[in-house]
Amino acid sequence: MTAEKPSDHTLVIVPTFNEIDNLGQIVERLHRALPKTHVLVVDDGSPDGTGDLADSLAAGDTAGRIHVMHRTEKNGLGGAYIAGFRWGLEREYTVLVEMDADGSHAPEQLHLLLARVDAGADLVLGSRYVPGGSVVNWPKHREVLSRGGNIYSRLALGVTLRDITGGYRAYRREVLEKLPLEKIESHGYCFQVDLAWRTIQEGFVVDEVPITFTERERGESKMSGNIVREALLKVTVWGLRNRWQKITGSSRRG
Ligand SMILES: Nc1nc2c(ncn2[C@@H]2O[C@H](COP(=O)(O)OP(=O)(O)OP(=O)(O)O)[C@@H](O)[C@H]2O)c(=O)[nH]1
Ligand SMILES: [Mg+2]
Repeated sequence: MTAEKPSDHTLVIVPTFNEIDNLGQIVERLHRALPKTHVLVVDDGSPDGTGDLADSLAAGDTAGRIHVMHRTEKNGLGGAYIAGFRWGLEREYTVLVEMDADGSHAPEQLHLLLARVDAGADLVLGSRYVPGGSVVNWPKHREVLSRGGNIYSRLALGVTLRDITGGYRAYRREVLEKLPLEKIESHGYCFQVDLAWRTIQEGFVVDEVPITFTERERGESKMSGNIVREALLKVTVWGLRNRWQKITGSSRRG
């Protein structure tokens, strides 16, 4: 008999807002790639009926691997993930994964992230910007923004990670048990940087594996200027605070 691995009990959290054209495919691809994995769809009352679709997928899965959380208000990707993490932590899952519904994060590559968790990493980032990683179908301005955001984060925070803004990642449950989820209010990209930064500061091991990120083919983007401004402002504040703490020797964090 083989010993149990953390990834034997994986929950993939998929936040959705108007993803009716994408959700069915992403869940099917996931279960084709990794049949034992559970999914939690966190839908924020999508007007296009994504929540109903999720319910019917769950009802049709006799193995009981598909779960759905319905929230009444559109509350951003960060809020949806926090609610999903809490749901997973109340149950026996040992690895919690963030995955978009729009096909940008290939379920066929999830095993690469999980293998690193099984090998001992606490948080594994699917990375577009390590050797072997790539981006498919992105307009130049999106890539410039994303690469720029990562370079800025590296400089401001003094971290070595190449893709700290990415949203395809796997957390060992102990990380999420330790982080103050109730304090995390960031949205969009900033949410991803926020969680990775807190994870690093708690002394956990953060690793990156190359992924192929494919821009959505269907549905609408929720990307906005506000998301970029929030990230820029907060990352600057965290970086300055970190330097100040190093100078003064204090270690308080907001
Ligand atoms: N539950 C919930 N999910 C959301 C919300 N905003 C975005 N999402 C989901 O989060 C994932 C990522 O959102 P995207 O719109 O793809 O954002 P993006 O990847 O920055 O932008 P594009 O891929 O260019 O569209 C998708 O699965 C969305 O449906 C929200 O307010 N609530
Ligand atoms: Mg997307």
